[in-house]
Amino acid sequence: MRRQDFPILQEEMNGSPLVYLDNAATTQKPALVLHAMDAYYRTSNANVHRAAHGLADEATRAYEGARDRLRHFINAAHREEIIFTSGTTASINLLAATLGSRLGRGDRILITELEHHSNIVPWQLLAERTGASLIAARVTESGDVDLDDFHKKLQPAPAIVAFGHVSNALGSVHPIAGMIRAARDAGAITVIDGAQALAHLPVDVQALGCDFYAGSAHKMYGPTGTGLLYGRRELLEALPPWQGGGEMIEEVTLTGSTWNALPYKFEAGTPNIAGVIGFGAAIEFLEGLSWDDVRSHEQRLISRCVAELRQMPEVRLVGEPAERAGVVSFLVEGSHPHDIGTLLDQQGVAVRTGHHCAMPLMTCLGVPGTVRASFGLYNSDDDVDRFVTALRKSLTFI
Ligand code: 7TS
Repeated sequence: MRRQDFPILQEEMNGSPLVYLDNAATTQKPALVLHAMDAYYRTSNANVHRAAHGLADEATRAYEGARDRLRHFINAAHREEIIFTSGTTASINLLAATLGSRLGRGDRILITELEHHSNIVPWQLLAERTGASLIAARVTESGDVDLDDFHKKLQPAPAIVAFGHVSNALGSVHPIAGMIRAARDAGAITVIDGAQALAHLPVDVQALGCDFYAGSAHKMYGPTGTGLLYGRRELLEALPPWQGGGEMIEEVTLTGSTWNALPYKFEAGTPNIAGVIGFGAAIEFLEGLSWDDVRSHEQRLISRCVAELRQMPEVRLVGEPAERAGVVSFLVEGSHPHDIGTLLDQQGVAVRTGHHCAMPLMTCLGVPGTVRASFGLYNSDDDVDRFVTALRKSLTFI
């Protein structure tokens, strides 16, 4: 699907045409995104919001246009609810830094054992700062959230409940609508890490009813260094600012300052203008596709891949979740994931190996790490077949 839109996929790797199966780490970028960023620097480079000249108007229109696209893409109720950040990590750190005023000793923050480090460590830092405690709902053997344990840990009510939409290590799609409802009913603030979901599933933040939702452009066919934090307006308005500087203020005196309106209160300093414009172009690209096509294409690739891996006696799938998006993780008995990754790379197949920034999950599953093949919308049956052939060949070397 649309492989020709991605210039890098015409490249070779170690003498073979590139089979790129590391999309959960970052996706490749379509020409549309590259052109939008190039055009900004070539023809409308100026700082946003500030100056009274034509170029600044153009840059501001393009930057704010991306916010409108993103609002529509995730169906936020208001454009002020879309904060541009440098990515999911920054979005969650923003929340962990600003939600502290609502937390005290004895409060609880609930996450799950399946989280990426960026949805663990900021909460650990917040817990240390406030005297709150961090607890985690257990993972099942299949790699899903243990919903019984999750519900049990909602009593007594945590102040904050934060969990991923899709696991980056196993691809498990969590039943987040019900989890959000239960957490909100318990009185918690809900934070969703959508880094691995936004390029794979339609996301409607109003239908989900979450308070916050975080994502990264570079996992959505957009550039690195930009991302989003969606937040419900009443909550964002009630939070203190995160970083101080230009743009986020209304008035500054030497004795104190007042804050700009949303979303600017949370966008201190010159933002990543080209990145946000590229992010907008990536959304335009995604909106040009049908979610049904994206989903069915990806599910076909994953089923083909899983069926082939099951044929190999040396291979053990890690995680067989009820619903899967984007990712297949596995181990080869008797060999280290890194060695498999290297052998695949030598044959032009790019995968990721290791703990995938989910060390607690690896510990819970009792594995040192995995080999992870992760799919994007330009991958084809042929990519799966070439990956499987390369893996079979690798097995003959070990
Ligand atoms: N949350 C999840 C679920 C992720 O998969 C990642 C990145 C992040 C947060 C952090 O995103 P960032 O854009 O701020 O870095 N995950 C991966 C991965 O699986 N391989 O490399 C990065």
